[in-house]
Amino acid sequence: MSSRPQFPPDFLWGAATSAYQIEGATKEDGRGMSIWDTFCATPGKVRNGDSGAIACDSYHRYPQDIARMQQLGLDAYRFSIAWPRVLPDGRGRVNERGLDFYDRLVDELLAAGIRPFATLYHWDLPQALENEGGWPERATAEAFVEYAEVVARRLGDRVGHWVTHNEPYCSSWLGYALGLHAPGRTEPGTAVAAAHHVLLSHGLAVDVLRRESHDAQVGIVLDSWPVYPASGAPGDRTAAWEADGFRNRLFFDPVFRGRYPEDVLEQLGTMAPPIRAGDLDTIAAPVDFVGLNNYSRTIVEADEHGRPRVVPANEAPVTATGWEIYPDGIYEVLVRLHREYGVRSLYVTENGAAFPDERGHDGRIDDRERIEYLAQYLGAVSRAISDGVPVHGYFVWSLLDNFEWASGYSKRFGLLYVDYPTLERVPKSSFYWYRDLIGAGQLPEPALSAT
Ligand code: GCO
Repeated sequence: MSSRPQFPPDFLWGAATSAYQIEGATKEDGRGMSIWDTFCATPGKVRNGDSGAIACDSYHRYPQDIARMQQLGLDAYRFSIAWPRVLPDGRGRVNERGLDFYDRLVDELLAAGIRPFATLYHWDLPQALENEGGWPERATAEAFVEYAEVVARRLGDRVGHWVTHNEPYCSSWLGYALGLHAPGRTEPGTAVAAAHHVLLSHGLAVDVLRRESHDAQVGIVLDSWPVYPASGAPGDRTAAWEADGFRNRLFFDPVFRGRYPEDVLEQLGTMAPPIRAGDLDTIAAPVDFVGLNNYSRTIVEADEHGRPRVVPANEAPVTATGWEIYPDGIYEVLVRLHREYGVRSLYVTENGAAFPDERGHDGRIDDRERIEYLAQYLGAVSRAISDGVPVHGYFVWSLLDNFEWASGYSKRFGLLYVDYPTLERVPKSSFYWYRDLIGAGQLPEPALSAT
């Protein structure tokens, strides 16, 4: 029996991307503006003034990307659909050329033997809807239902796994409270309303997707980083629990229990979510699977007022984004979702690492640190499976280097290096390592994969 971490024979191996981060062609074939187009055009918001205008040009180069997926031996590919490509005004007029693109993408994936995992919303809200208030407005949840219907009617016969939302925490909190993501607003009260309407739109869309895509599985992708107290002191432990409330339980509890956590509601006071009768039952619509995005953990201490303050991971090994490499964190969250929240089908829908990848004189990119990171995290996922957690697949973030939101193109997460001036894709050592892992169904010996 090999000592190397094993995975079930039917385990799905995948890679993940998102529309705005890879497609480019933001003004092509009738696509409308998104809040990220606007955010990138606002000076000072994105590093180096980068934008997704070209990105990896996957709108045109997706056939070569699919060929690389086949070379990896992927079972599945997680991508997102750009709402403004399908409904340029957010609702109403359908842009058939936008739908045609995803039609072609899905057909080419299926022809390559790769299952499409389609995410409806990966942060690129049509600007027209933001102009009417964005996610803090309930009408945006209603527009999302219209969007889900249009997409599922066209693709529902071929897409077997739908994700309603990617990371409601980021869509709402980073975009409307911290202003770090589009639309760049810093209004905590509206961020709570945004979170509620994102979750509401999830619940509403579940029924639509089930109706229009009969045999498909429907889920949601939640990003969760476990929160640890900096010490065993009561103040730090209380601060960690409070931080966990906003980061994790504010989303876990409504989706899996049909209620918001009482302690968070108390903290919110008058900024409580704008709940209407029936909303929480809608949000808690049973899902077929849950996607977990995890990269690291958060450590907090109590500040002078007893409130949570993030403690940097000083001595610990970190990736290029400054995130601590802490594989036990993904194990903790997988176990929590299953044992505490009763989740019966899980996929790791994002896990990966940015490192300062450089091409050597021989043209190769020897990203051993990324291989080590992936091996450690996959070991933790394998341990969770051995401990009874129903993890059915793993999607590495990401297939290729891409637009890393406010960090622009400064952070590389891909198994494929993208030479941005030419958009040439170059396999890194981790590409071959992941290929061998998929082929063997277990972690390769570290030194084995190089080409
Ligand atoms: C996220 C997003 C991805 C990111 C990736 C690296 O989880 O933040 O889903 O779009 O690019 O996680 O930060």
